[in-house]
Amino acid sequence: MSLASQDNRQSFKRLVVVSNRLPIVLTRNPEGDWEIEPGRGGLVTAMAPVLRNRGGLWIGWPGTPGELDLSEALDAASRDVGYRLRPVALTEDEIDGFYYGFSNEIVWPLFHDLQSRCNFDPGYWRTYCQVNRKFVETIAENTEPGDYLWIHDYHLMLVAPGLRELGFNQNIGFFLHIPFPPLDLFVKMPWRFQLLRAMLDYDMIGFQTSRDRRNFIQCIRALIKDVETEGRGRVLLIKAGGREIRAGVFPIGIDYKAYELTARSAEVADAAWHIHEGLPHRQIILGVDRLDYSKGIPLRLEAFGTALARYPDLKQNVSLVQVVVPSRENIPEYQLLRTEIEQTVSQINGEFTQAGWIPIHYIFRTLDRTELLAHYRTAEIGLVTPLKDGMNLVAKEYCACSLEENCVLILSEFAGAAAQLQRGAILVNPYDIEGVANAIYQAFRMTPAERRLRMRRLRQSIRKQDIFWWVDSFLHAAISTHLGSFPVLEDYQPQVMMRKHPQQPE
Ligand code: GDG
Repeated sequence: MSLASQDNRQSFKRLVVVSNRLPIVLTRNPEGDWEIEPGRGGLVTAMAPVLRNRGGLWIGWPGTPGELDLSEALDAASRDVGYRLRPVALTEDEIDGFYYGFSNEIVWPLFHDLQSRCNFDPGYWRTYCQVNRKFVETIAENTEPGDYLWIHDYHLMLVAPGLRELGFNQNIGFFLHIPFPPLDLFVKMPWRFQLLRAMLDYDMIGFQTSRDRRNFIQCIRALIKDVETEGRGRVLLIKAGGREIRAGVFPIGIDYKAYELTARSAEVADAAWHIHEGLPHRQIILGVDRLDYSKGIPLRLEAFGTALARYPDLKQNVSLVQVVVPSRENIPEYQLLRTEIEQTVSQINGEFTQAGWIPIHYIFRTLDRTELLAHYRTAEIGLVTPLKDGMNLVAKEYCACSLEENCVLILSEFAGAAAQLQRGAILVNPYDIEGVANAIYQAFRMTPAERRLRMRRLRQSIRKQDIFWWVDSFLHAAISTHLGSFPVLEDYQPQVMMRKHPQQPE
C-alpha cells in the first residue's frame, strides 16, 4: 500500500471547501437587493463536480464588508450551483488587518522572496488570528462528522489548530497556492513557530512544486523539535509532535478542455481576428497579469525595450500587448507599482514609436472571457516572467488556447509551472534583462516546425494534468477518495447551467 493511502480509509460523506473568498460575485441591483452570480475561477470549476448534488459546502468571505443579510440571495445561489454557500462576515477593520495586512503585506511578499516589501505590523497578526478564529467558528457550526474539510491558501493557515482546540479530530487537508519560501527567508517571519506548528495540525498539506515542499521540510527540520520524514515521490510522511502528516506535491492545472473549446468558438475567433487586424503584419507578444510586483512586469518591459534596441528587425515586426488586471489597490505598494509600469510603458513607447507602429499596447482593466481568450489565441508569443509564482495559470491557459500551435511560450524559471513546462517553453531568469531580451528574439525567429513541436509538448502535459487531475490526486492522496466518489444525494436534481460571468482573477 502506498504512503498516500495508509490509515486514511475512512468514508467521507461530504466535501467542505474553505477559502478566503466565496466563489461568488455580489452586486446590488437598482432596487437595493443583493444579487449573487457564481464565480468562474479554476478552483470553482474543479470543485463543482465533487460538491454539486452531493451536499457539498463552501465557506468563505462573500467579498463585501459587514453583516449583510445575504441569506435569501445565498440560498438562491446555492440552488443555482448545487451546493451550499456559507458566508463568514468580516468588518472593514478585519479585512484591512487580515486580508490587506497580514495576508498581503506579510505572507505574500515573504513567501515570494520579497522580504523588503514586508510590513511586519504586530496588529496584523492579531487580526489574522481573530479572523482565522471566525472561520473556525463558522466551520464548527456548519459541519458534522463524516465531512472532509479542504482548506485553501495562505489566508487560512491557522484554521486547523483552531478546530483541534475545539476537539475536532477529523481529517483536514490544506493546499498552499503560493510558493513556500526557503529557510533563510522564512525565519524572518516574527510568528514563524506559530505558523509552522499550525500547518502541522493539518493531515495533508499540498504544495504546487517539490521546491515548495523541500523548503517547508527544511523549515520544520530547523525550527521544530523531533521531526522525522519518510518516503519519497509525490507524497511524503512527516512525523512530528506525535502526529503523522502527509506533504504532497500537486501542481494545479486548468480546465483544459473548456479553454480549448471556448478558444475554438466563433465568438473568440472573431475577436482574435479583430485584435490582429488592429496590429497587422507583426507578431503579437502577450503579457497578462494581475497588478502585482511578484509578476515582474517592470523588468519584463525593460527586457522588451532592450530587445528593441538590440535587434532592430523587431521594430515594426512585433508589438507587446500587456494586460494588467487591477488588484489590491488599497495597498500603497500596488499604487506605486502601477505608476512605475505606466512610466516605463511611456518611456519605451516615447523612445521607439514610429509612424504606424507603437511597440507596447497597454491595457489596465479586467478583460471579459471572450477578450482574454481571443488575446491568448491570437498572440504568437506568450511572455510570462514572474519573479516567483506558485504556479501561474496564465501560462497554461495561453497554451491551451494556442490552437494553431504556431506559438512560443517564454516562461520564468521561478514560476511553479516551469517544473512541468520546461521541455516546451523557453525558460528565462526574469532578473536577467538581456537574457529575456534574447529569448524574445529567439521566439520571434523560431521556425514554425520548432514552435509546433514545443507547443504540442506543452499542450499535452497541460491536458494530462488538468484541474480535475489535480483535485483527484489531492483527494486520493489525502483520503483515498476519487473525484466524483462522494455520494450523490437521493433527491438529485439535474443541474442548471451556470450563467456566463467574467472570471475573477483573484
Ligand atoms: C494564485 C497564485 C497560482 C487574468 N487576467 C484576466 C483574468 N485572469 C485570470 C487568469 C488566471 C487568473 O486570473 C490568474 O491566475 P495566476 O495563476 O496566473 O495568478 P494568481 O492570481 O496570482 O493566483 C498562482 C494560482 O493562485 C492558482 O493556484 O497559479 O501562482 O499566485 O486564471 O485567467 N481573467 C479575466 N480577465 C482578465 O483580464 N476574465
